[in-house]
Amino acid sequence: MSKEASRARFIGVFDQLVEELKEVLVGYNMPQEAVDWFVKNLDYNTPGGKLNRGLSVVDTYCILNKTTAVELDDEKYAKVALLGWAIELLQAYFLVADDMMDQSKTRRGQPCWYLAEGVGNIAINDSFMLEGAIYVLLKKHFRNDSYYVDLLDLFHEVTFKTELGQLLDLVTADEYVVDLDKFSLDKHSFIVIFKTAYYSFYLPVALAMYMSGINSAEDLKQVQDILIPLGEYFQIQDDFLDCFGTPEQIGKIGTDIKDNKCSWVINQALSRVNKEQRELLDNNYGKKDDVSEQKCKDLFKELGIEQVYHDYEEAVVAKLRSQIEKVDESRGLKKEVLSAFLAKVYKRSK
Ligand code: DMA
Ligand code: MG
Ligand code: MG
Ligand code: MG
Repeated sequence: MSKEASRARFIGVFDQLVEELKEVLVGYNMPQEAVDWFVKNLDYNTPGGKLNRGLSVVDTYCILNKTTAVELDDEKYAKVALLGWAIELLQAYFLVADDMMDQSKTRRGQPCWYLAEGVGNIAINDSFMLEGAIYVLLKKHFRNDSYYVDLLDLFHEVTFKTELGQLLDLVTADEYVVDLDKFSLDKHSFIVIFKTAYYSFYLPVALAMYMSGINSAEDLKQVQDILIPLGEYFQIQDDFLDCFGTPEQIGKIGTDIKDNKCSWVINQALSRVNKEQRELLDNNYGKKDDVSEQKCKDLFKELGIEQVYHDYEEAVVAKLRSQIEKVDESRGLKKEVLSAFLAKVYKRSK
C-alpha cells in the first residue's frame, strides 16, 4: 500500500471516531451548537500534522505481529488505529495549550486554535476535551481487554511526565527576567525528555506492545532505553528548526528566542561565546522584538551552531544504531520497531 493510501485509511478511522464522540454528546442531549463546536475542535486540532506518532502505533503493531496493515481486517485495523488516534488526541491537547503558553502564532500552517475566529480562551476547555476524548474512546473499545488498565496507566503516567517537562520548560523561561545563567544542558535534557520523548516515542511503541502481548518489564525497559534518547534527539531537531528552519518548512513560526526558552541552540551558543558575544546575548535573548531576535540568530550562525548540530546528529545516530543492534529479540521484541523510528527521524527538516 502506498504512503498516501495508508494515511487515507488511517484518517478514515478518525472520521469514524469523530462520529462516535459526537454520538456521546448527542446522547447527553447537548445542544447542537456545542456539538458542532466540539467537532470543529477535533477536526481543526487533531489530524493536520505529520501523524508520525499515530501511524507508528500501526507500524509497530504490524512489525511485532509479523503482518502488514493490508492484511488486517477493518475491525482489527480500526482498533489498532484507535490507539494511534489516542496519541494524536493527546498531542492535540498538549499543542493547543502549548501554543497559548508559548504565545505562538501558527501551527501546521494555520493560525493556532486560540487565535482562530471566535475561539480565544475557550481553547483552554477545548484542550481539556481533546484529552477527555481519549478516555471516552478507550473505554468504549478496550473496556473488556485484559490490558485495559495498562493502557490507562500508561496514558496517565506519560501525560503527567509531559506536564512536568512543560513545567520546567516554562519556569526556566521567565517572560520578563532574562538570566542566561539559569540555563544548562542538564536542564535542557530533563525538559525535552519529559515534554517530548515519553509521549512521542515511548508511548506509541508501548501501546502496540501491550496490544501484542509483548509486555515484559525487560522488553519495556529495552525499548525505553533507546526511545528516550531518540526522543531527546527529536526535540533537539525541533529546537534547531525553531531557529534555523523556515515557517514554510516547519508549518509554525519559531518563538524560542523571543520566549527566552532554554533550547538546545542557546545552550550550545553559551558554551562557545567570548565576553562581547555573551553580552550581546544577555541584551537580546528573550526580547520580544524582531531586531533582537535577528541579532541572536546572526550570532548563532557566526558561532557555527549549524555545524555543531550536524556533528551532534551524526554522533547520536551512530550511537543509537549500535544500541539497536544489541537489542535482545528472544521474547518477541523486534529491532525493526526501533530502526523504523530512527529512519523516520534522521535528517528530518519538518
Ligand atoms: C512542545 O514543545 C511540547 C509539547 C508537550 C507540546 P515546543 O513548545 O518546543 O513545541 P513547538 O515547537 O511545536 O511549539
Ligand atoms: Mg511551543
Ligand atoms: Mg512549548
Ligand atoms: Mg519547539
